[in-house]
Parts: sequence; structure tokens; C-alpha cells
Amino acid sequence: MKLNSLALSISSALMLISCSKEAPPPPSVTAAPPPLVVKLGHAAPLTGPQAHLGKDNENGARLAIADANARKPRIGGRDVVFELLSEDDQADPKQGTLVAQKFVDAKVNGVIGHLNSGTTIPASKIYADAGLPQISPSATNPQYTLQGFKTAFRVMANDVQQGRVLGDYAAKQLKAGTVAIIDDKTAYGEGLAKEFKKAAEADGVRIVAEEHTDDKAVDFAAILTKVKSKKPDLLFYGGMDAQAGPMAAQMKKLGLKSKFLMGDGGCTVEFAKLAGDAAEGHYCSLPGVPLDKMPGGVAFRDHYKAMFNTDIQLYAPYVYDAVMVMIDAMKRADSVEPAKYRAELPKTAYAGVTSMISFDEKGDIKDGAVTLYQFRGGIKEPLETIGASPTAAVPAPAAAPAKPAEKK
Ligand code: ABU
Repeated sequence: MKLNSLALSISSALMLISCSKEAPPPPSVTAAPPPLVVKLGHAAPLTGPQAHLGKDNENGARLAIADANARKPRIGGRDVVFELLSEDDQADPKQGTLVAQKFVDAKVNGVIGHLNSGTTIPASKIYADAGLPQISPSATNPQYTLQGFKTAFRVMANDVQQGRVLGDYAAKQLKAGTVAIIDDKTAYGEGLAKEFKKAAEADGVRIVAEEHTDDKAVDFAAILTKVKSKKPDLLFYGGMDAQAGPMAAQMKKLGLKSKFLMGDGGCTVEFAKLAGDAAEGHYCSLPGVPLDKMPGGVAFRDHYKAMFNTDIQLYAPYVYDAVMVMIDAMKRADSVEPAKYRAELPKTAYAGVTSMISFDEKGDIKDGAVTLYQFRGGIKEPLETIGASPTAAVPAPAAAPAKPAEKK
């Protein structure tokens, strides 16, 4: 009896074990894959005399990335989170190439920048060799997109367009018969001065002096004294606000009464701050239309202010658009891989804050406008806009845009 009972217990226990072995496993919980982190490089001078412009560019990129992430993007069937890697290139060409190599080594998915032509151009070779798309929001030297790189794009008018507008304006509107030119020997300053000179001379202007400084200089007494002896109707400066402001102040101190004209690098509130009352009446140009005429300009100004508690310096709306154009190409390619979404960039037709953005066969924005301004009471006031910059009236395309010619 005892043996029977023991056998029964053993058999019951075995049955239980056997049953438990055959029981279906508890439902497994399949964890969702973590979001794919997509790194975007951003480069600008974040220290030195142009740090105010570099921080403004960086803010534009941060704002775009925050907005893009808030939309919970999905690309290639994965949730995606964009992350900004911002580097200080100090507006220095050598440092620009070191930053470019750092981005390539960090396997960023694309680059926004650089701010300066002098850094953008040498860095663009490194990005091109790595097949890494690059969109500059502010480098205006034409050479950047003349190198035949399939990776190089720009979202504002270049200095062939800007120089022509400035040269024509000096001759036809400001009636300058004689002009002195100073540049800062950078790719931007020298390049814009060259384009200005070409256009002004074609309009019959006589160039009476050509002088050079650099992008760290603060004392212009010697070259301004030489310029004064030539009595030019107008002084054109190719360079940035950090030099243009003190230069205008020193012109006034020296009694040099020529009109003063410059391009986008000096077309800032910072120029007026540095020049003080010597800024009054001076002229400058900016690629694009005035902020309050941009399709999303007013909303962007408020959005930027709410996020950073400061005002836009200059290029932030273009940086914002550059980031969004890159992300738009990734979405259309359904891939964040540079080799895949790069092919979508030439087909861009993006309704941005600044304008409707599409690219020509070189990678330059199509139909870029240039606006002239005059400083009055410390504020730059728009005078006129040259060029057909598309506005909010142009709707976002519903269908895929026509494929433009492939870059070389
Ligand atoms: N576009 C003027 C400032 C940046 C640059 O081209 O160097």
C-alpha cells in the first residue's frame, strides 16, 4: 500500500513536471527598438570677433532640430532623433578642415555650415571625399559650388549676385563716380570686392584706391588716410561687421565723408553698435528678402526670441531652413544614409522660412534675391529688393518636383 502510494506520488509529480514543461511560455514582450540617433554637424566661429554670428547660426540649427524632433519623425521604419554636434571653427580655414575631419570621423549624417566662405570652401573637399552632404546657410563666395561637388549646397544668393547688385547700386542709385575698395583678404571679403569692382567698372565707375586689412584688425587709420587722399565718392568694404563698425567710426574721426557700402557680413545691428553714430546713412546688402517679407519670417522671429530670449543676428533663419532642407531630403529618401538622401537634395522644393528653396545644377539656391538697406537711427531699413525670390505665395509642391540636371 505504501509502495503503491509512493508510486502514485512519483507519477503525479512526473505528470506535473511534464505538464509544466508543455505549458505555453508566458507571452513575450518585444521591446521597441530605440530611436535611431542621427547626428548633424554644425560649424561656425563660436569664439573670436564673429562669435555673435556663430552663436546665432548655432541657435538656428538648435531650433530646427528641436522642431524636427517634436514632430516625432520616422525614417526607414524607425523612430529618429536628430542630434546636433556643434563645433567652433574660429572662422579659420585650417581649423575648418580639422572640424570637417572630426565630423567625418564621428560619422555625422550631414553638415550644416560652415558660416564663412574661408572655412566652407576647404572643408567642402573633405565632405565631398567622404560623400557627406553639406548645406551652407551663409558662405557666399561663388567658388564653393563651382567645384563640381555633388555634396555642396547653399540656401542663399552668392556673391556674383550680391556683388552685381552692390556695384549697380553704387553707380546708378548712389551716383558714385569714384570708389575706393578695402577688403579683409578672406575668401568672402576679397571675393565680394572683386565682384563689386567688376560690376561697378562695367557701369563706368572709376576705382581710385584698393587697400587690404584682415579679419582681426581694429585699427584702420593708415589705410583710411590713404583712401582720404583720393577723395572717393564712396568707400566699399568687403568684410565682416567686427571690422566694418570700427572702420566707419574711424572714417568719421578722420573726416572721411565718402558714402560707405558693404555686403552681408557688415549688414548687422552689431555694425551699428560698433560704429555708433558714425553708422548713420551707411548702406549694406543682404541676400534674400527682409525678415518681415519672408514667408515665415515674423513667426520665426517670435519663435527664436521665445526659445533663446535674444534677437536674431543675421543668418539664423537660413540655418533653420538648411537643417529642414536636409531632413526633408532624408524623409523623401526614407533614409538617413548620406549616399541615399544626397540624391534627393537636388530635387528639393521646400517651402522654408526664408523662401521657397530649390537648387540649380551647381547646388546654389534658385532665384536668390538681394536686398539693399540703409542705417537710420541705429537700425537697418530696407530700401529695395533685387531678384525674384519666391515667397509664401508659392505653395509647397503636392507632387514630386521635376528632376533637375545632375551635378557633375
Ligand atoms: N556671406 C558673408 C559672411 C560669410 C562668408 O561668406 O564668409
